[in-house]
Amino acid sequence: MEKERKDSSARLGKTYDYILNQIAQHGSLYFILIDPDKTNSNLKKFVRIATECGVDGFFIGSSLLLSQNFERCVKITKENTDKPVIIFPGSIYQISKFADAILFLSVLTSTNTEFIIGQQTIASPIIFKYRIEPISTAYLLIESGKMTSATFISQSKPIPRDKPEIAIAYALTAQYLGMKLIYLEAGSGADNSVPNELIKAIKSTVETPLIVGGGIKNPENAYEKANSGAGIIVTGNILEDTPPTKIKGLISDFVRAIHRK
Ligand code: 1GP
Repeated sequence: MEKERKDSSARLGKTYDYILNQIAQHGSLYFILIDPDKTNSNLKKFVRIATECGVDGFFIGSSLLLSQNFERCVKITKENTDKPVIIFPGSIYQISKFADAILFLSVLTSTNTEFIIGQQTIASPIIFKYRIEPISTAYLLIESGKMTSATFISQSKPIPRDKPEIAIAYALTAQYLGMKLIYLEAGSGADNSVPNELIKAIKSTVETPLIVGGGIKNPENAYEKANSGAGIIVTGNILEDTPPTKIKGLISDFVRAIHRK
């Protein structure tokens, strides 16, 4: 038991180190978000193709989980890639021992303490027991047009798009609290992605690596985010909406656009 605990604690920190090393190597990384509610029997093939095309990792999660597919989805993804499989949890019901790590999110833009510290406190003992690597992450919702599920469910007051000073203040807070990543979220399927100017403004002030996601529709958009200072670019919807015959080409284009070095 003691040995097992030591072995597994040796793994802790591995995924975050991988992220930092890969950012240093490539400039920016490409992660694909897998929504467990939207996967089907093709998941295994999809994960293999994405891995072959050079994706840097997978996030798995959803603001609102409707199916019972979560655990199965994490397991299949893990079994078919050598890239990190990281939970991007919408709630405490999204924790699985098959994952390498979990974004230990605090929704700093939420108006409800439940999403800032409440659910985290309930999740911590489970994460400890499973020995999944928790990666402390500030989750910041950015205003992006119509209200997104992430904003609604997390009861957030999103940061105005044209107020970089507010975004910087939140990002600095995350850094001073010692958080390891900052997720700038426009929301899945957002009309407008996180503005490039806002990413640049935060990047010029804050050292913590930035994840940027929501509403990124093509490799050109992704390139702009990477060039503005995003360490990790995330896409979800666009691949779900792409016909199977075009998936390989699109993922490869995203990887090429995002890997700047
Ligand atoms: C949401 O960043 C993700 O957190 C993905 O958003 O589905 O709009 O690509 P999209």
